Amino acid sequence: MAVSATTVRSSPSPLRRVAYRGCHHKAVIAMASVPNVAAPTVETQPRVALVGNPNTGKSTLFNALAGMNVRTGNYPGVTIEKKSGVCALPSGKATVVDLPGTYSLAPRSPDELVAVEVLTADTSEQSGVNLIVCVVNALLLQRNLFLVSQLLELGKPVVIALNMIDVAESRGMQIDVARLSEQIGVPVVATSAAKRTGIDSLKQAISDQLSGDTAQPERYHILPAAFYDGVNRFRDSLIATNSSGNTTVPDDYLLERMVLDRGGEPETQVIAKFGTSAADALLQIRGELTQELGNPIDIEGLSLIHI
Ligand SMILES: Nc1nc2c(ncn2[C@@H]2O[C@H](COP(=O)(O)OP(=O)(O)O)[C@@H](O)[C@H]2O)c(=O)[nH]1
Ligand SMILES: [Mg+2]
Repeated sequence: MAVSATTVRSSPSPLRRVAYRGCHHKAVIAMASVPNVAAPTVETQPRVALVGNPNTGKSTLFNALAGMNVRTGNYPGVTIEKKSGVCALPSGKATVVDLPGTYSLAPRSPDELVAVEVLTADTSEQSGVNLIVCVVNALLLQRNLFLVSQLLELGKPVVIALNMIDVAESRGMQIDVARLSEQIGVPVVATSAAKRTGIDSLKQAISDQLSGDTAQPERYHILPAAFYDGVNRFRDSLIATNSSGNTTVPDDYLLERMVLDRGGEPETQVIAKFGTSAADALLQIRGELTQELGNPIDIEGLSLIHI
């Protein structure tokens, strides 16, 4: 069955329905049952990622949260800058990572792929994060919410920093932050990274979320089962190609993106790493999914009406 984008957009509050499957409630329930643990060491302190569309104020917010002890370097194998710092939260210290800007979790460039790799890495991996702060430009709220909706599907705790609130207010915009938070199902904090307002409230919201269950959550499988079967076949074919074990098979989320996004950065990189047999396998699996589900381009559209 093919569902047009218009159908999805016109259905009432799709974001809200996605949001309430988020970890918000899980975190609240877990808070009552998880005992306090000893103060974390540097290695085990929680990791928080700052993500958002380009120019939303991520780097400015990063400096406001973790201006001291900043470490810069590059992500392995690429020249993309990696910046992390330590932030003192009411609940203790956390490592904050400033990610390259991205418009969606369907990466179209090496920069975006780095952001998606960090966001989707398991918390047991060195780069995996426990919580995501999505920095949203209050002036472009609607446009920025697409990324928010994708982040919620990852199942990790999300806090929204509604940034540039100073500019929004000076233009007479009124945003009902409490209602927005209620509708999306995650904490929303109005901030001005440039004027350093709302920073303490943001730290408090991050702390509150981290005090809940920060164990690696389950990701939501919101697409039809046949899609995940196809992804499993693709993984098997990569493992078979890689009999020498020299190349790491990508994480599940990126394998899904490879099947979904024709010509996306994950596809480009998997073909570069595994050779043309990966391209052949993708072609075949997309063909099979087209038979079973309709055009694969529409599979994501299906996700919102399957909830
Ligand atoms: N007025 C105002 N300007 C901001 C705010 N946050 C960031 N900026 C400015 O917006 C521009 C982009 O910020 P930057 O942190 O580089 O965004 P990034 O691309 O998301 O890292 C810079 O000129 C910042 O000074 C804010 O809350 N209010
Ligand atoms: Mg930046």
